[in-house]
Amino acid sequence: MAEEKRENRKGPRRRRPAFEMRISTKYAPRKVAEGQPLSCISDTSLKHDQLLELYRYLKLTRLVEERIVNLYRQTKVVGGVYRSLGQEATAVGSAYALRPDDFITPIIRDLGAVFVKGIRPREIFAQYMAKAWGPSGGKDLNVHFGYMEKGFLGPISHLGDMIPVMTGILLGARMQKKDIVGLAYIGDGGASTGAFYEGMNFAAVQRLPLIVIVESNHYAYSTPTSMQTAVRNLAEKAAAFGIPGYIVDGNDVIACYEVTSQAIKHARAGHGTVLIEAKTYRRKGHAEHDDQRYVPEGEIEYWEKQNDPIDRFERFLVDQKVATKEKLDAITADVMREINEDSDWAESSPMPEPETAVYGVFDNSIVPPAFRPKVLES
Ligand SMILES: Cc1ncc(C[n+]2csc(CCOP(=O)(O)OP(=O)(O)O)c2C)c(N)n1
Ligand SMILES: [Mg+2]
Repeated sequence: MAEEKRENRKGPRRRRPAFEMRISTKYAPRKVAEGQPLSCISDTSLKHDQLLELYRYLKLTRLVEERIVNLYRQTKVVGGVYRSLGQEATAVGSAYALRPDDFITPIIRDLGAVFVKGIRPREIFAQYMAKAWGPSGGKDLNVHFGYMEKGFLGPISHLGDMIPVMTGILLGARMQKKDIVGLAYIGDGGASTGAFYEGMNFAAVQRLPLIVIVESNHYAYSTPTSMQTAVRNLAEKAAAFGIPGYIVDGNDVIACYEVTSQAIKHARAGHGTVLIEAKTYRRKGHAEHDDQRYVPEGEIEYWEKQNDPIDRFERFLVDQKVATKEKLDAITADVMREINEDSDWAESSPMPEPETAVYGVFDNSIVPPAFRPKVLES
């Protein structure tokens, strides 16, 4: 009897493994010899055409953002402009490892992941200009839109909240017997919120196929990372949830692809949640209005000259004979053609009719809009 009781107390469920800090540094940033420029890791399963597709996404992200800044200076953009300058490889490389039916929750520096998910530049331009043909029809701005059918959820502004939201999506998917994984992006600042901890904990306990990429880019607004967390590497937070943590060089697009592929394999096989810290650097301010006066002198220039993700990847592609410089220039020219066409399209598209603002807010079949075009006409 006493024996039986002890058995019960032990519980019938699986045993938890003894605690061990599981942080993989296989894809972490590497030091190179003095004076030697950085490139990318060469141990990859990616084929040449896939590498060139990655290159196209990187250039598309950077050049679309540059065009948005031009439009902003011409006062054609409504609201804030957020750049991912210097961080493009993190979003592009990680999203590229997903299947089309997997889900992402991007935040303000993940335009590259949005493109990988199949969104076109014209939709981004129209959205930033609050045009009727933009994905939110002018109801919302910049990154605030989503496409459920493309597996892409628009962000809630409150930092951290997308972690429990994605956790819920994955729990729902499990109940529907779907084997999708979810990739949620969060900043170093966002990883200090309560929502982050609650969402991560629940996902870890439930062994949900959630992959969280913490974009460790040195700043949250003007606050350096060292002033809002006591951990040295954000991947160490994985220990709090009993899940594996990875550190990846966020400016190496191939490393970002490979580390995410590994995490996806782990998650899709039913082994649960993974935390990846991508070490990168935010070369622009929080948004276009931010003059970065709090950044120490020379820091931005250092990252621009020594550790630009696109320069590094170009070096890799040419050195490894994946493409010539001319081939890369031709890809860039094609990206520019698409950007010109799409920004013209978005600029010439109409602003929304005022009354559309009241549609799609509530379920119109239950709550009639406060006014209808009919009323305006009469
Ligand atoms: C809960 C919450 N607190 C504050 C804000 C205001 N806010 C928006 S973005 C941001 C900084 C985010 O920094 P980080 O998470 O490091 O992401 P990064 O901008 O560096 O990509 C802050 C404080 C918010 N949106 N939500
Ligand atoms: Mg940050």
